[in-house]
Amino acid sequence: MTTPPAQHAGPAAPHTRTAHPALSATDPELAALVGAEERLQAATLRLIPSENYVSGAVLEASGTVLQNKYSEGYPGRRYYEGQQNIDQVEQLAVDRAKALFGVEHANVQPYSGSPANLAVYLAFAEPGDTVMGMALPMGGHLTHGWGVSATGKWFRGVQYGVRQDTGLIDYDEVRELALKERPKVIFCGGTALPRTIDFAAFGEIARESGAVLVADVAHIAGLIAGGAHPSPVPHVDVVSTTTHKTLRGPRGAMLMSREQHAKAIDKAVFPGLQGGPHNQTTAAIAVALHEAAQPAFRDYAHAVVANAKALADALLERGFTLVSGGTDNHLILIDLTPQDVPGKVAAQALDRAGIVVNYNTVPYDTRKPFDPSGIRIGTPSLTSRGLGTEHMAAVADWIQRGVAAGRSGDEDGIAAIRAEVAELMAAYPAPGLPA
Ligand code: DSN
Repeated sequence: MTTPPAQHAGPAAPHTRTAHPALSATDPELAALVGAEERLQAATLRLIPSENYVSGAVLEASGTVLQNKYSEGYPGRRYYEGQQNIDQVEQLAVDRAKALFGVEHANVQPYSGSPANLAVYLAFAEPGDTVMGMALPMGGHLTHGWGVSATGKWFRGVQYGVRQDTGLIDYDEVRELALKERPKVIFCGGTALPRTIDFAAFGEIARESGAVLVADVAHIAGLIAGGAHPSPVPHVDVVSTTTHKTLRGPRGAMLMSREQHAKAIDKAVFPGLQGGPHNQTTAAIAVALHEAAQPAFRDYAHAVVANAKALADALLERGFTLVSGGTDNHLILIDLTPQDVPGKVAAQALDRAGIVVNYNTVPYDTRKPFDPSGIRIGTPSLTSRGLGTEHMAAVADWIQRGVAAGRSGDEDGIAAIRAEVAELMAAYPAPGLPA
């Protein structure tokens, strides 16, 4: 294995875009970086399952003068005057979230997923209480009680995983743990789960053990909104989600719940954890929720899943080992142990080939998190560009060739893939990017 060259920083062409005239005039250095990022996002095949391309409308909303306004509090109950428009913006986002997800209450103010989850702890637990979630290396999230996170330091985190033989959650094991540990809060959901979450089973477990059940659907919120994944709403107390993954909104988050928990959640977000909401983000969330309520979004959500299934099948045909043997959603976790390539080496080689993934632990990984055995990929971004199941064999081929080239240090092979990827991507312009 040879040492990979330094990661590329995007095409070196000079910045020629004029769509940010004020920025270009004031700060050409920063404008050039934005331009380079635009070209990078246009030319590459982005497979990170938690990323996407927002629409031009979402981008515009997040860059408005709403940025200039303080509005601590909630619509109709603010600590600052001048809320004539801001109240309506936030109420629109709240109403759209409630309608789209069929919930009684929505708070659209959390700055992102981790603050949203922290607010859940603040609402329902005291420091030192037992909380339960999926272990990070099994596919959970840092904020589900993992030791290095504040949620694992300030609370007593007990963790469940997936079975080593199937890669699936063992619901009997989760029940046993919950009944033994009696956590105040149980989180279901995660960041590297390729399979459907049985929210009904978690609901029963939470009821039996007397816990507040939180579904962290950050990864699959867009699939739920589009009818391509079952909804947790009838089974859980709280739904936590970011807004920028499959949901295709700005970087932000929402907490949704039954009315009985509304006060506790609102108090925890503000004044418990946060100050003024980011109104420009709230506006962009409202736009994304409006887009997600359109029939075309259902098509997109189902296409994300169809593409992931087709890509998983194509990878299996090429001899790859997939955690749990495949996928039900937008995400695929490849265990590269049989290929004898560390996940990081593969991810960096693919990046040089114009295919952007992240290295990731696989369940029961014997390698360290910063140098794990797997890579995590997904289909939201490529679906947003219009790629379909007919393209997934080519994507799997590129991954196979890229991983092999990373292993052998074949930089010519990597350059060849990069050119092929750029050619296909040029035919499928990304939403929100300059033509
Ligand atoms: N960073 C997110 C992800 O990539 O899944 C989770 O917070």
